Parts: sequence; structure tokens; C-alpha cells
Amino acid sequence: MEGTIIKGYSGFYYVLAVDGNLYECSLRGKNRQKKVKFLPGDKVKITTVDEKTGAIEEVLPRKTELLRPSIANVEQLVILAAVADPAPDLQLIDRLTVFAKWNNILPVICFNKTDLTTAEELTRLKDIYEPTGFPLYFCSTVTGEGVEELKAQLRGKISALAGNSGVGKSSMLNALNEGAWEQATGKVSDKLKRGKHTTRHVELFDFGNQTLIADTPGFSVMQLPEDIKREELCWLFPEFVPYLGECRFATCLHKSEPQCKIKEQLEEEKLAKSRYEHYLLFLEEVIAQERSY
Ligand SMILES: Nc1nc2c(ncn2[C@@H]2O[C@H](COP(=O)(O)OP(=O)(O)OP(=O)(O)O)[C@@H](O)[C@H]2O)c(=O)[nH]1
Ligand SMILES: [Mg+2]
Ligand SMILES: [Zn+2]
Repeated sequence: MEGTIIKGYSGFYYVLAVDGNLYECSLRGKNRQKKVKFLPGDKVKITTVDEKTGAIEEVLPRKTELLRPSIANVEQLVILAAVADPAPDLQLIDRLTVFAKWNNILPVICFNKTDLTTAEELTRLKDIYEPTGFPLYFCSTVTGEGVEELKAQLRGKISALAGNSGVGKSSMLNALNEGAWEQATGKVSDKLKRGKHTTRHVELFDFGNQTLIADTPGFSVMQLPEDIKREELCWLFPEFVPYLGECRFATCLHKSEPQCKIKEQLEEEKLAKSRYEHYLLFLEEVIAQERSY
């Protein structure tokens, strides 16, 4: 039977199988000898011993792999920010979108606490992020706004949740866990109530129906991936892409070169200023990293 590892713990792996059961699995001989390291998110084939235990026979190729925290096969990174209290950190959002895209993971942007701000502020944020084409949600765990829509985005996928402290990650996991989900095996609600990350191990929460979500506090402060090259960065900003290749110089980094299409679009307010400023900031970081490499 196939399944997904949701956590590893003292020599055992907990596998959520396609039958919806959670199996405590040991490693079979050859995997144990090879000292294979499996990650939460790894898709595996198991043989079952009874309805609670089994053994891992084989691991399937990984589609994506994140480090620190290590999770395999994350399909989307849900970037949670608050519209207020704390004020949204647009630089962090943009940094996480670059990080996700570089790792072939879909960034999903979610602004929480819409009950705390004005329609104008929501429009401002929408105007910045709609052109990116990234799935975009406005939610409140207090009023319930947007929660069902976000749920639909998460269903059946492996997602990681990232965002600064206090933006409402735990509240959102709780809100997502209310009603309308098929029966989950892992008793998410009990685990969520236990609160903070009592374990250092990454764990995927099972919301039923093969919907798995990792709460990943480690993503809040991060360096850009070391292997991005300066000329590759602009491709990670989807709203820039239609104009790339139209600058005067083929090597244009869209900084201060003449006849730069990106700068033209910016002057005509067709690209968001904050996105471009963060592009420039990240460009400096990428160049500095290239040098120290
Ligand atoms: N007004 C309002 N408050 C919210 C909303 N969502 C969460 N909060 C409050 O914001 C505070 C922080 O929420 P948490 O869910 O603990 O935030 P977190 O992201 O898990 O924080 P860390 O665990 O520190 O990373 C709590 O007091 C919540 O009650 C919301 O939609 N609206
Ligand atoms: Mg929390
Ligand atoms: Zn240019």
C-alpha cells in the first residue's frame, strides 16, 4: 500500500496510508542497513502487519525537498501574513515567494486578520499581489472570512505554512480544522491544543482526505537559496516575466541600465513599487552570495 510519512520518531516512521489509517512503520533490512533517511512528506510503499503497524518497503522519488526544516514533496508554501497586528512584512512575503518558486513549490499568499483593517488597505495589498498570479486569499480566523476558500486550496495536497510570529498560524490551523473535513486519523485538534512545537521533529498534520500541513516556524527568517544566480532572480517574479528579454541589453539586471523595460513598466505604475524594491534588495544579496561562494 502507498502512503505518506507524516513524522519520524525514535526509529519509527508514521505513515498515513491511502486507506486513511496511520501505520507505525519500521524499516526493512536493506533500508535499515543503507541508513536511508526518510523525511516527512516522503511517499512510500509499505506492507502492513496489522491495522496499526507495518514496514516501509520502498521510497518513491521526491518531487521537491526543503531543508531546515526538512520536508519532502511540499507542493505549496502557504505564506501567512496579518494585515495588521503585526503589520504585514512584505519583504518577508516576497522572500518566501522567491524561495518557494526556486524550489518548484507554489507560493500561496494569505492575508489574515482582515477584521482589523480597512477596505483601502485590502485593496492596496490586492493591487500588489494579484499581478503575481500567486493564489491570494484574504482571511480572518475571527469572522471566518476566506477560511473555506483557503481550505479548498489545501485539500489533498502537502502544504507548508510559514509566517512571522503572531500572524495567526496556530489560529488558522485550528480554523481550518473545524468542520467540513473528512474524518482525520491523527486527531489534529488534540495535537493543536497541545500547542507549541514540543518536539523538534517536523510533523505533518493530517486534516483528512490526504491533506497534510506542516507548521514551519523555521521559515520566518531566511537567507535566499545560495545557488540562485543574479540573472535568474527576475524570473522568480512572475509579473516581470512578460517584459524580460525586451530590455535594450540582453544582460540587463533591471537596476540602472538604460532602456530597461522593467523600469519603464515601474514608471508607468504597471509593476508594484514594493515588489521591485525587494527585487533590488534580493539582487544585492544574490550578488554578495555569488562572491562568497
Ligand atoms: N483580530 C484577529 N486576531 C487574530 C486573528 N487570527 C489570530 N488572531 C490573534 O492573533 C494572535 C496570534 O495568533 P496565533 O495563532 O497564536 O499566531 P501564530 O502565528 O501561531 O504565532 P506563533 O505561534 O508565535 O508563531 C492571537 O491573539 C490570536 O487570537 C484574526 O483573524 N483576527
Ligand atoms: Mg503558533
Ligand atoms: Zn531591464
